[in-house]
Parts: sequence; structure tokens; C-alpha cells
Amino acid sequence: MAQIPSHSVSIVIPARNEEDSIGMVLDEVFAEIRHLPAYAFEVLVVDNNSTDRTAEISRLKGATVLRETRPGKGMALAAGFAAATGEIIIMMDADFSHNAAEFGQFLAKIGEGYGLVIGSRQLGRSDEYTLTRKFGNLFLTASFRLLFGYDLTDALNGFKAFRREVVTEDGCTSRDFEIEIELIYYALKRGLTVGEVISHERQRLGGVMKSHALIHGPKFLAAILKYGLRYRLSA
Ligand SMILES: Nc1nc2c(ncn2[C@@H]2O[C@H](COP(=O)(O)OP(=O)(O)OP(=O)(O)O)[C@@H](O)[C@H]2O)c(=O)[nH]1
Ligand SMILES: [Mg+2]
Repeated sequence: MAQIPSHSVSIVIPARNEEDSIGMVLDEVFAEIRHLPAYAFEVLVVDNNSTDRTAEISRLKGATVLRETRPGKGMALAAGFAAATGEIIIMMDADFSHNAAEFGQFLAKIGEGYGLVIGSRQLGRSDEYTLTRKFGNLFLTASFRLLFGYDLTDALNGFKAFRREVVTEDGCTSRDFEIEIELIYYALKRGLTVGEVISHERQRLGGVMKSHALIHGPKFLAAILKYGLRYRLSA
């Protein structure tokens, strides 16, 4: 007998000029969700002024394509979250570095009662780490631990799942990658538990990496200070 879905899940994928990888990502996503009949899925790609075939390929593969004119991964994700109808949101990148085969473990953890779940490259591994990125991430995660007083091994990763109440009230205001910290802040502020699962970050498949350690590292640190202090002062 066919299983009736009992939870709705929105997969939100921010994408700017990712024509080399978005097709493979969506093939993998649609193949994987067929193995998860307990959930009803929608797949949203949020395009941001791409000058390549990102939107066209996404549509052909069966995703709903949203357009966000304000630049930045954070703005794209905020638009995706606002449009998402699922009780659970999974956010993942469009460059093939996040593996849809890991959806099941994220959803299982949410099912255990966690409000937000992060894929940890520290518990798993990253094929994209340079020395700067690895030590930068370790430093920023240690700063996170110090400011928030909450023990996570990889606060920064962009592969996350969360209950929709994490974003419903406030909406997200971060422009770029620092949205990762803002999301954790909202989850903790609402008294939700934040957990991690083992994750393996693959090399991006073609295209160009949009994050730069020297630009986005300091922005992460500023967000950790801002939201960490806010969290401590409100606790
Ligand atoms: N829509 C949109 N997507 C963006 C923008 N900047 C980055 N992205 C997407 O965000 C995702 C992560 O960007 P990457 O360039 O892979 O950077 P990264 O350091 O691997 O990112 P994380 O691992 O997520 O921290 C990719 O899917 C990008 O296409 C933007 O301005 N708009
Ligand atoms: Mg990437």
C-alpha cells in the first residue's frame, strides 16, 4: 500500500550562475525524494540575476524557479523561505557539494525533536577545504561556541534543515553567507535544539565559488558577535 506523506518539506536552493551543476543537483534531489515517501516535497531554486542557463535548466528539471533581485545568498534564501510552504525546510547549495542522499538523516533528526540540524563537515569531511578555509572555519566555530555558549562543530555549513518556525516571525535580513549564523540565532532564541549530522561536502562541479575567505570570513565574525551578544543579552 502506498504511504501517505505526513510531513511537507520545502527544499530551497540558492543559485547564481550554476548551469554546470544545477541539472545534476536537481536530478539527484528528485531521485532521492522518491525514496522518502513519508514526506511531500517541493523544490525551489532561487535565482539571482544569473546570466547563464541556471533558471532554464532548473525549470526543465521540474523545480519551481523564483527570482530575487537583491544580490547575495542570504537575500536569495530569505526569498525562498518566504515562498516555501513546507513545515520543514532543507537548504542546500546548487554546486553539487551537498549530497541529497543525506536528506534522510537530516529529516530523522528533525523527527527526533531538533529544531535545526546542520550538516557537519568536521564530523564528516570536506573536499573543498583549503588550509585557509579549514582553519578559518575552526576559528569561527570556536568564536561561535564562545559567544553563544553552544557546542557545534560546523556552524557555518550551508546544508541545513529546520522547522519553519525558525524563520516565520522575523524573516532573515542577512545579505550574504552570514545568514548561517542568523538562522542558528533564531532557532536558539525560540528555545529550539540545534543538532548536527555527519556530512560530506563534495567539490563544486564547475562554475565559480562565490564565497571568499577574506571577504566573508570577517562578515561571519561580525554576525557571530552581533547575534551571539543579542542571544546572551536576551537569555
Ligand atoms: N541566488 C544566489 N545564490 C548565491 C549567491 N551567492 C552564492 N549563491 C549560491 O550559494 C551557494 C553557495 O555558494 P558557493 O559559491 O558554493 O560558496 P561556498 O563557500 O561553497 O558556500 P557554503 O558552503 O554554502 O558556505 C551556491 O549554490 C551559490 O550559487 C547569490 O548572490 N544569489
Ligand atoms: Mg560551494
